This record gives sequence, structure tokens and C-alpha cells, in this order.
Amino acid sequence: MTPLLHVEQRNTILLVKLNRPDKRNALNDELILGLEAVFSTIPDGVRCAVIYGEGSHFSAGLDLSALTERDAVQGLHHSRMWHRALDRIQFGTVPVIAVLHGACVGGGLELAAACHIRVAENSTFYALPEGQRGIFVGGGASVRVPKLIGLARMTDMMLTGRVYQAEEGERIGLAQYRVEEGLGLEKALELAGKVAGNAGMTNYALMHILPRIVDAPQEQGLLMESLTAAIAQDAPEAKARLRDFLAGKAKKVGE
Ligand code: 1HE
Repeated sequence: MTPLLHVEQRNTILLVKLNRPDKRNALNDELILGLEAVFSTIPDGVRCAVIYGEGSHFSAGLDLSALTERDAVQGLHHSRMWHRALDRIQFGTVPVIAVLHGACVGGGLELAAACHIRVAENSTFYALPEGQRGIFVGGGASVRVPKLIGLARMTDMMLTGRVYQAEEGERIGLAQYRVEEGLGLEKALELAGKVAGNAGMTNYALMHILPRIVDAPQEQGLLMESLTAAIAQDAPEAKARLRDFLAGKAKKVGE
């Protein structure tokens, strides 16, 4: 395992830390391949993962020092490598929560967007400086970021270099939660505990089926929904949970 990533299992939660603070967690090939390896081999018993960054920033995005050496074909392979790695996060075996602080820019935002839940500390700021650097996003932002904030906002971010601060970022959908500085990991662990307690089929459906339903034509989406609902309700775990509720033994909504 690369020392640029620190991985620790706490019961059913896997904590994955970007550990390159001197370079603001800029993502070089070693880090991207390390993330791909970690999310391709989630240990049995892990039910949720949390990604966070060491130092004063979540991630400054792509390591720009390597960019000047690539030609177009190498650039294509490099972008596809990012796609593979971030797909392992979005479509892996467990839901992933990102804890953001400081810079969440370029490839850092692409990494965050591949996670299922984003918790942003108040210092977080978001940008896609690719526009200003004369390049284009290559780590999946074109597909994932418009699903969070819409095409118009992403276009504006890249055309003008617009930076969203934490509060506005939460309002437009870049993060689902915003917390005081230093409290992001605690919040993520609280959420991870809830996620880990869900039925396996529910989490699988939310990670793998819901995004496909959203991308599908309505008729196919509705059919996929019905199939998923039927399979989910048939599981013994679902039946036991429903019996518990009807017997007054399960938590009510909001409890
Ligand atoms: C880096 C990188 C990097 C920092 N690649 N080395 N991303 C960007 O365009 C963002 C570029 N970075 C910044 O704007 C700033 O570094 C930050 C706002 C994130 C942080 O500022 P600060 O003052 O805390 O740190 P710093 O002094 O700018 O940087 C500290 C060191 O990290 C310094 O190296 P040093 O050897 O001089 O100490 C920086 O050079 C280094 N560093 N960011 C390489 N990104 C799949 S395609 C995705 C395409 C993209 O992501 S493009 C967007 C790239």
C-alpha cells in the first residue's frame, strides 16, 4: 500500500486518508492507483467507507507536475485510469462518504463527486480550475458534477473560474451536509454507522441500480425500480425489519 494513503478499519467502517499534505493532497498516479486498489479489495465485514484528507485541504486535484510530459494518447489512457479508479468508488461494494475541508478542486472535486455522501467543513471551497489551466476535466466531472449542480453551474465554474464557498456549495448540492471546522470526520462516522446498519440489498440498490435508473428512459427506469423493489422486499432481512416495525420494536422516522 502506498504511504500516500492511510487505511484503517474501525469495526464495519473503513477510513481512507489522503496523506500527501505537503502537496495539498494533489492526486498523482500513485494515489489514484492506490485508491483503485483499496476500493477493489474492501475487506469482508466492512459496510461503509470514509475518505478524508490530511493537512489543510481535502485535495488540490490532479498533480499538475506530471501533466506537461504527456501526449494526447497518454492523456487518454490517464483519464481512463481515473475513470476506472473513481468507478471503483462509486460502483464498489460499500457506500463511501467524503469529508471535505479546504480545497476541493479539480480532480479533488471529481473524487468527492464519485462518493455517495459529501460532508463539508466550513473551510471547504470548490472550483474546477481546469478552464483556467487550459485543460479539461478528465476524472469524470462532466458526468458526475452536472448531476449534483446542473450543467449551467458547472459550465460557469469552468468558464469563469468561479469558486463556491462551503455554505453556497451546500445550497447548490455539492455537499449534503455542512459542519463546523474539525467536526467532519465525527459527522461522517455518525452517518457511516447508519449506512452500515442498512440491509445489504438496499445499499446495493442505491449504489448500483438507482444511478442506472436515473440515466435510463422512464419505461426502463420504472421496470428496474419494480424489479429492485420486488427483490428487496423478498429478502428475509426485509421481512424481519417489517415485522419489527409492525410489532412496535423498530425506530420511527426521525428517531
Ligand atoms: C501542487 C498542486 C497540484 C498544490 N499539483 N502540486 N488543481 C489546481 O489547479 C489547484 C492548484 N493548487 C492551488 O491552487 C493551491 O495549491 C491550493 C489553493 C490548493 C492550496 O494553496 P496553499 O497556499 O495552501 O498551498 P501552495 O503553497 O499553493 O502549495 C503547496 C505545495 O503543493 C506547492 O509545492 P512546493 O513544492 O512549492 O511546496 C505546490 O506546488 C503544491 N501543489 N497543488 C501539483 N494540483 C483528472 S483531470 C483533473 C484535472 C485537475 O484536477 S486540474 C486542477 C488542478
